[in-house]
Amino acid sequence: MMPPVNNRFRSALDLSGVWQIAFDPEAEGDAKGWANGIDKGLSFAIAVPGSWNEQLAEAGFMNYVGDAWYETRFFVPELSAGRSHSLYFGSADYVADVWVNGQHIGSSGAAMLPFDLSLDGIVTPGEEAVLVVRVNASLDPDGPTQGITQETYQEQKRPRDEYLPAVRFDFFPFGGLNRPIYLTSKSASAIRDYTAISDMAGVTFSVEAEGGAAALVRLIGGGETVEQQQELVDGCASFELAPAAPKLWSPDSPFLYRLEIILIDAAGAAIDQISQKIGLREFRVEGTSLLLNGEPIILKGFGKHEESPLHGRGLNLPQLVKDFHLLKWIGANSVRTSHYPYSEEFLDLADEFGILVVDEVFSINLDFRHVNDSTLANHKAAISELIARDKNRTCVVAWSLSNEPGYLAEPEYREKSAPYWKEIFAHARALDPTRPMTHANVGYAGNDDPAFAESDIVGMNRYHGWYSEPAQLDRAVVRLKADFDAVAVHGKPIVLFEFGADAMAGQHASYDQMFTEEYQQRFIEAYWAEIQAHPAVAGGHVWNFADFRTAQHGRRVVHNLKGVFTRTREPKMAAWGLRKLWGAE
Ligand code: GCB
Repeated sequence: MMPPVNNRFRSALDLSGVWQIAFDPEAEGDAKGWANGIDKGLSFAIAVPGSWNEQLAEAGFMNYVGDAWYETRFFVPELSAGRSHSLYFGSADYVADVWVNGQHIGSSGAAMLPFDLSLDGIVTPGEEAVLVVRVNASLDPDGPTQGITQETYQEQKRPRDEYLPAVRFDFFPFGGLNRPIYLTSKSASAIRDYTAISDMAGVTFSVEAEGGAAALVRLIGGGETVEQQQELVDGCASFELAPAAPKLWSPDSPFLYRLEIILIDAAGAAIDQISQKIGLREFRVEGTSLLLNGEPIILKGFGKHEESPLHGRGLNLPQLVKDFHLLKWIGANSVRTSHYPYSEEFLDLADEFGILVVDEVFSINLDFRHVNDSTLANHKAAISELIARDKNRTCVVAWSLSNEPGYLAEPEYREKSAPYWKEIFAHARALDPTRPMTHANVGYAGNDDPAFAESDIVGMNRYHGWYSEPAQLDRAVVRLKADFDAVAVHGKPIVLFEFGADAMAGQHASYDQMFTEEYQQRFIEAYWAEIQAHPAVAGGHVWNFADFRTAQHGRRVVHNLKGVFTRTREPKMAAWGLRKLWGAE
């Protein structure tokens, strides 16, 4: 799916602003006719994008995950008469239904990904339209991240596992319209999709269009313009664009070309255009190494989250920009989008700043006691939608297809997961044969996790010295090295996608004590020494870049404090330590 574009041929009107929201805990909104307009007697003002939780905490909705109905009005410009209109949602957390002028125009697809709904025949240029969106923040129990309810904990006799809100993961389930929404317009004859695969020599490019006779493609940059025009055959054409003196993209020099795709009609006139920035780079696995542009690279970076005070998971552009400066300041070269696809704005900045992205599908802690055919189908659909959105991104160098499946050490994981992973990885590879695939293994799933056989990169998360061997780094590193040795048998590069310790900013001790800034720093340094020493380990991502909010339960102080920056981005001691370790000082 292509992001919204503003140019000569297309317009994208940002509908961000203050909308109205009404909560519907009994799911009666449908029967009450809220699709035509919500009950203003019950509604609150709400900023979009932005999660409802912290905005409306005082009104009682901090932990709300049920139906919530949003309403706004938008104007369809008269100028756009005769054009094709749609509403583009960056995402809706986690499921949504959309009505315009009382008519149901469609639903969201995979959670945390965009969806685009046609308005043709629904809106009239020159007139205002009423937009109503019903969002629900609970997850499908058969999704790639399985939902859970408050009742399930009791039924399964796991009261100690009870979280508020009910989730099966370690971050807060912020609900709402968390990314921008656009009213888009384009001509009926338009570019439908394109695939741009870059390497060190240039770009291999293919385009699909609705209407038009030919496509003109230009790669502009480094003092050169490479241009090709071709007739469309069945709406498609393919190109090879190779500059004479290619300038490469890398973390040290994130040079971006401009790629222009112009659709041309039979009379030779331009009728549509899309442009994107693209870098020339090659990322691949060779033996136990990762190579960027032919040179071995060690991944240094973080698992992150998209979240901030007040905004919740709502897009917070100043913080996002700051985060990229902090990534550079600390000497990081990569990020995993733990544990869901991040916004397109995040990817724009990663391209720009030269940050390599391991792009993760929203699949967390899959419990194989409850995995069924629908889980597999939904997991595949989420991968398809993720790759469709991000396939043209220079920064995306690998796909992560799941985080910590088999997390409960359930015996079913060993019995059922091998064929499951075979299908999942084959599905992803068929959609993108160019990027390596990985997942993030949890210790409980074992060092012989069936997913390793399918992966190109052996990804793992380890917390020796935290959840086990508390405050005993000497024992922790022995176990870590044993894990590395055990998974090295695959002969593939190993990346430690998570390791870290909680530190309460301002807590100190002169000996190893959990939750202090000193222990967090010493923990990270001890792990980094093992990462550097092991010949098969090709990188490490500290968990986490910054502190983040979790659901409420007795093992968290409402925040996970494993950030090397606080939630408001002040560095802890470990951040200064990493800056030295990673050579940025
Ligand atoms: C993990 C999870 C991550 C948690 C982290 C922790 O293994 O992947 O979501 O937040 O551990 O801090 O426990």
